[in-house]
Amino acid sequence: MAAKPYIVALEEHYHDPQIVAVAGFEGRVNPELVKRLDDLGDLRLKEMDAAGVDYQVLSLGAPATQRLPADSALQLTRGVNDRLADVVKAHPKRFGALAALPTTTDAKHAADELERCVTKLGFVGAMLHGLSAGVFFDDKRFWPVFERAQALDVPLYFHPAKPHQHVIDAYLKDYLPKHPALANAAWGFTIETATLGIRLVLSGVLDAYPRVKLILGHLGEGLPFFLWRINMALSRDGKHAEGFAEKFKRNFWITTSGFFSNNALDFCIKEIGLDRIMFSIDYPFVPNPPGTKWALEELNLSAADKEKLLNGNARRLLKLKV
Ligand code: GRE
Ligand code: ZN
Repeated sequence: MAAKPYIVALEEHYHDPQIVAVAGFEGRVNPELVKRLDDLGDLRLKEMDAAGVDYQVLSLGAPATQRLPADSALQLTRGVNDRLADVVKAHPKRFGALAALPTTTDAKHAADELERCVTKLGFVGAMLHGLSAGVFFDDKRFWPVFERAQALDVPLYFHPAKPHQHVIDAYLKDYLPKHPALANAAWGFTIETATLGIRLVLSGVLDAYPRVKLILGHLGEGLPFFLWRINMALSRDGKHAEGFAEKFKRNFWITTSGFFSNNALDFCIKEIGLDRIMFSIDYPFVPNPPGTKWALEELNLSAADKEKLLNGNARRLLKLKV
């Protein structure tokens, strides 16, 4: 029998104790989940081994450092990244890291912290969550972060967080008592993060930094499915027909976090190409076993394509040393 493919997963979360104490996180809803979010050692490694996850690229959970007070954001975020660097140093063959960035203060601080994390701590990119103090990341104030990410040649991963309260109130609130996940993984996350993806393409930031590498989880938050229609509708008035779909395909990569559907994956492969898609799980919000069972037993791909999805594409994009 062929050897098990090496499995990299890159949307795998944890919670930092100091941020838990001063600001809190979303999703600390039950003791079993909290135990896993707080663990960066034996329990996590045991569950990786049991399911066949070889390497996790670690990131904070939502909303990470995107809602911290401006006056303490930089100092708190540096602490987060220093502690995460120690975890990676203790298990370099099992863990990599995406930086947290202090986005509620001057964006120069965020760009500098990204550079420090990449050049001094060995991190492979950064993850940003939802709105930063109510503002979408396409806003010009954040462009120094894109500029630095391009210069460092590391990706920025845009992850959801609890949507803007006005959106929740207008679109979802009446269903939340019975279906709380509608505000997060079931739909609210998708609405807001797909909107960010569209805004990033339209903002001009990809024209200013054409080699910037951006990642969306959850199979691109549905955007691959909508590219044709968005592109067509934006071009209909004869203005701004400068290729929405092309820009998306040039600058974005996507992951399978929490979305283990062969039909949806097949469509994404057809639309944006397998080279742009990377396996991820979304541990511990999604447990490892259904992810690796899909990866190892159910994927409808050749052995070579499986290797790309499960490790090769991530190794190349993130320049992993494993
Ligand atoms: C997730 O990453 O999937 C997630 C969070 C926070 C709450 C719920 C959730 O980061 O599914
Ligand atoms: Zn996630």
